[in-house]
Amino acid sequence: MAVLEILHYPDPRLRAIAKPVTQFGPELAQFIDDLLQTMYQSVGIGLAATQVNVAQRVVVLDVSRGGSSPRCFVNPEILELRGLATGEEGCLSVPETFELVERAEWIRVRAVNAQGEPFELECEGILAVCLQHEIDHLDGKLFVDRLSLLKRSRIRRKFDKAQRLGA
Ligand code: GNR
Ligand code: NI
Repeated sequence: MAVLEILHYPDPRLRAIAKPVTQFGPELAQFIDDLLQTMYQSVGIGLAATQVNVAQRVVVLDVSRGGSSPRCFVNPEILELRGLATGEEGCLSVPETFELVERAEWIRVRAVNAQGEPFELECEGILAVCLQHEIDHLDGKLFVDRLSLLKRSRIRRKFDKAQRLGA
């Protein structure tokens, strides 16, 4: 098990488009464990491989209260979206920044598990929000991309400044 380093906005590696996983085996299982450990250590409810500089379509999340329901989605695809809902989002790659984001209220997702076996999930609420946020990461998108230009420029300036100061 290993805690991996999480990339921070505006790192260009967060813009990589992740490739579908084609190899299912012990190496993938180990990587999923590392992603989960990194997510729990950072007290996040989700983590995408892109955030640890691995351009593969792997997502983990745990939206349970006690942090006792780890889930993994390999090669996730949104098959259907319904409704709209606005909720406050944050991101481990955009620290200390929380903004309202509009997303689909309900989604139907297809993915495969660590063994490559397909499954489907219909969800709403925080699980739907988190899954949409994580699948965005796999496509090189961040929640700040969904904000107004004004908000995005403010956030960008804050992180450019932090980088200049070596934070
Ligand atoms: O920990 C996280 N919390 C969160 C809250 C609202 C909407 C999305 C998220 S995901 C985030 C962890 C993260 O950055 N995943 O990519
Ligand atoms: Ni994120």
